[in-house]
Amino acid sequence: MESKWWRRWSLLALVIIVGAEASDVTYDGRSLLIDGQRKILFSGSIHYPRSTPQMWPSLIAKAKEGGIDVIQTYVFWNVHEPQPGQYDFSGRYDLVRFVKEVQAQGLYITLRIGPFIESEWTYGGFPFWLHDVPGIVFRTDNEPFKFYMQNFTTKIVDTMKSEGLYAPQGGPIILSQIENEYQNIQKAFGPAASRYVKWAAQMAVGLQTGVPWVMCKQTDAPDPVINTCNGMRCGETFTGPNSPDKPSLWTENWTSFYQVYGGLPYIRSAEDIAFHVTLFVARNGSYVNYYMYHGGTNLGRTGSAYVITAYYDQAPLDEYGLLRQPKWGHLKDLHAAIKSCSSTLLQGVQKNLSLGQMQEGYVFEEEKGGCVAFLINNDKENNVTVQFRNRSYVLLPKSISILPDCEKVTFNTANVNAESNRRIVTPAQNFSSADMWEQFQEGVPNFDDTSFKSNSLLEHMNTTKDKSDYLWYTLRFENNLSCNAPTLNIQSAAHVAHVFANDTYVGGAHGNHDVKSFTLELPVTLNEGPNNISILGAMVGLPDSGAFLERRFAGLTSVQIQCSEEESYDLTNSTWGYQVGLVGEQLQVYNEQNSGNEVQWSQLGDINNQMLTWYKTTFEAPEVDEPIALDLGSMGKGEAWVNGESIGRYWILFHDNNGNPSQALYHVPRSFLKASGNVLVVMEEGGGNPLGVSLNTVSVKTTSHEHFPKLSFPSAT
Ligand SMILES: *[C@@H]1O[C@H](CO)[C@@H](O)[C@H](O)[C@H]1NC(C)=O
Ligand SMILES: *[C@@H]1O[C@H](CO)[C@@H](O)[C@H](O)[C@H]1NC(C)=O
Ligand SMILES: *[C@@H]1O[C@H](CO)[C@@H](O)[C@H](O)[C@H]1NC(C)=O
Ligand SMILES: *[C@@H]1O[C@H](CO)[C@@H](O)[C@H](O)[C@H]1NC(C)=O
Ligand SMILES: *[C@@H]1O[C@H](CO)[C@@H](O)[C@H](O)[C@H]1NC(C)=O
Ligand SMILES: *[C@@H]1O[C@H](CO)[C@@H](O)[C@H](O)[C@H]1NC(C)=O
Ligand SMILES: *[C@@H]1O[C@H](CO)[C@@H](O)[C@H](O)[C@H]1NC(C)=O
Ligand SMILES: *[C@@H]1O[C@H](CO)[C@@H](O)[C@H](O)[C@H]1NC(C)=O
Ligand SMILES: *[C@@H]1O[C@H](CO)[C@@H](O)[C@H](O)[C@H]1NC(C)=O
Ligand SMILES: *[C@@H]1O[C@H](CO)[C@@H](O)[C@H](O)[C@H]1NC(C)=O
Ligand SMILES: CC(=O)N[C@H]1CO[C@H](CO)[C@@H](O)[C@@H]1O
Ligand SMILES: CC(=O)N[C@H]1CO[C@H](CO)[C@@H](O)[C@@H]1O
Repeated sequence: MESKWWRRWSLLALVIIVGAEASDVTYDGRSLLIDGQRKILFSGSIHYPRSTPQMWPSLIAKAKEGGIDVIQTYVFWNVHEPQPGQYDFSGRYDLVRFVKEVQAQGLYITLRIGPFIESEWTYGGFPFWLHDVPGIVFRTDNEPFKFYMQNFTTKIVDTMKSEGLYAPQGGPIILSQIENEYQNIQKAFGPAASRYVKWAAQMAVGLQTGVPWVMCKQTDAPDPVINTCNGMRCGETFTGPNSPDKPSLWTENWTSFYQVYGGLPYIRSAEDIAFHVTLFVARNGSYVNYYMYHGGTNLGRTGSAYVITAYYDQAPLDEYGLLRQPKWGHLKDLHAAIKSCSSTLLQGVQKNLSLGQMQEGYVFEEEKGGCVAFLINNDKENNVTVQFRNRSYVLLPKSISILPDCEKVTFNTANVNAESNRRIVTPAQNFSSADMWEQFQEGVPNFDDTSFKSNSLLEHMNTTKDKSDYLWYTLRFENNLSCNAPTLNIQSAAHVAHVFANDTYVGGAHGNHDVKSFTLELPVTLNEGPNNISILGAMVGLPDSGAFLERRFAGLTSVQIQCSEEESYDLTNSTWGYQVGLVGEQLQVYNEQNSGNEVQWSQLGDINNQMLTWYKTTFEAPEVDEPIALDLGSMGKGEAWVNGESIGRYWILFHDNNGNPSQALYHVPRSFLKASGNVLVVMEEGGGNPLGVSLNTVSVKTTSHEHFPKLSFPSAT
């Protein structure tokens, strides 16, 4: 008693001195050790730039209430270092504020620095300027790459250290990650790859953060870096730590899957997630991270190629930060069941046993008497009765029962007791009257209007430097063909093309997430003599994965015009004139300050046949304190801004297999709004009708338990 009393006072003294409790973080073969204590940790990914600082406290609080111990986030290099040596940690990019918010609520942080992160984030998190570093090859034993990777990693670690944010300094960071799923691409780099892995591990460890480093999906992670699992079923797929002294950690357990334009949402049930998390813990796992716990929004142009703007909306906290039930509640119940017996799990000896053909059990037993059992039914069809320690237990199909005392079942992964809910979208305002809107017509630039020329089709990204999604390819074509209606034949490596002949729209095409390249064959009416051909190429996010990201090719690769096989002209190597981006982007017409002067907004025109038009309206903030979403279901494709802040790209015309847009509702974070006089600007590529846009509030409604009858735990004796 006395020694405890004394310890408490000295600890209090320490807290007063350093402001927070310093913790020592190490690991053994069972788990991470915090101040020498083994821990089972539940972690949830929340990416700070995918929401707003105003949302962070409530997201973190809901994670904590759901039984989450650790918030995991990547660090997003491209937003932090937009130019070499120039840093931005403001607003949504305020990493220190995010980490401190987590700390204030008493949770830990896992910081996945990467700095390659993939994450369906444009260019996998690399700033585009990295592409233009002479001699660079990304993610291998390449000096220029290693220089910038070390430079940024050091910057982040130094920033965290100077704010005292690592656990040994009294901060919340208990774990860091270097690289990201490198094994997926390792083969492409030959022997240089393993030199790079060793270098990355050494470089990271040399930064002396005082907390362990992990490499996910890297079976050969060099000591002392811990290899960890990513996937949906790590309990089944993980080959385990590569040393008996390392714990079994799961850095990405996908709660759903990211969605692409043209794709359907991936619905992963609460029961399935709970089964695989429980199996992982039963098989010695001691750290599970939900990827994502809150997905959020790919605001601006931050999403990667073809990925929709809503990110992991199916996570336990939905895009708006609302509880997705019963997923959130069922996982909360699971966390409580496991925490109730974590001491035995961490100190006990594990044994496995067979309970039937498709049934097995894991038992953790302590010498001093504690006992925990996991009874597993792998049969997907049938309830099965098993015998365990002279009692019989009914196990639901494909489920695991947790017995914290080896006797009483307190949780079964397939028995959902949490309440269910449904999302309600309530219209707050529509914009159905033409006099609510103004428009600004984006012109079609012709060859003579461009100043930048080249005798070839240029690669899209290298030409725009990612300053815009858009690149105009323009050509002057002297028509001496013998036929009246020749065919224009276009090949593109990615992602979208719109064709104009003499200022008239003639057609367009696009690829998709899996097959990015596409061809376009269009009959065109041309004048005899000179014609203007202008093609608008567009990208929907940069690629984020695979080897040699720096060598990817996007944009037009071939343009031909033909009357017949014999009579055709290849225009690929003609003289092309280029314009990067749109005029409205250069004028920043979405910014209120700028739109007054140079931009002449006019009355709404004939909306049925308008291509490339900016639309503007104003609205009042809904009074109820609920999340806000714009229904852009009547639009075509483009990007939208509220008070100068981009709420992301939208793409309605790209339908899924059921004939619906992959995403019609677009989140407007509350902090983007003023009480009144909010300005909405929409850049529409074509085919959209602004009169159908509406502003909505989003909430959830608890649905009755009737559809989900509460089962009493089947555990007959
Ligand atoms: C990182 O690079 C910048 C220039 O890009 C330089 O100013 C800075 O000193 C470098 N930092 C380190 C730690 O090498
Ligand atoms: C769990 O760890 C114990 C050693 O503590 C080992 O005997 C057992 O094989 C491990 N189980 C699994 C499924 O890896
Ligand atoms: C225990 O687990 C090991 C490793 O997975 C397996 O080979 C063995 O058959 C299991 N034992 C029983 C009794 O199920
Ligand atoms: C399994 O048992 C539960 C609870 O008794 C029951 O509701 C359910 O219908 C059974 N399922 C099957 C596949 O027999
Ligand atoms: C199960 O019952 C048998 C006799 O019925 C007894 O010998 C045995 O000790 C019991 N086992 C447990 C684990 O209680
Ligand atoms: C739009 O709002 C007006 C006024 O609030 C209302 O009269 C009208 O019915 C609404 N139209 C649609 C299509 O919802
Ligand atoms: C990128 O563009 C520059 C000119 O701006 C050119 O020198 C370079 O070769 C291009 N690189 C690639 C990979 O196309
Ligand atoms: C048509 O014009 C191209 C140059 O634009 C020229 O190479 C070609 O010989 C001309 N063909 C005819 C039939 O005049
Ligand atoms: C082509 O574009 C130029 C520049 O805009 C214009 O002066 C010319 O009249 C156009 N030619 C045709 C055939 O439309
Ligand atoms: C265009 O020029 C490139 C580079 O000079 C050449 O490789 C290619 O064959 C040419 N394509 C056509 C269709 O002439
Ligand atoms: C490792 C793993 O479990 N991968 C799976 C992740 O989820 C995708 C999509 O459902 C599966 O195709 C993978 O097999
Ligand atoms: C100015 C001019 O001649 N414009 C013509 C360009 O070509 C389109 C057809 O592609 C004609 O409709 C225009 O009249």
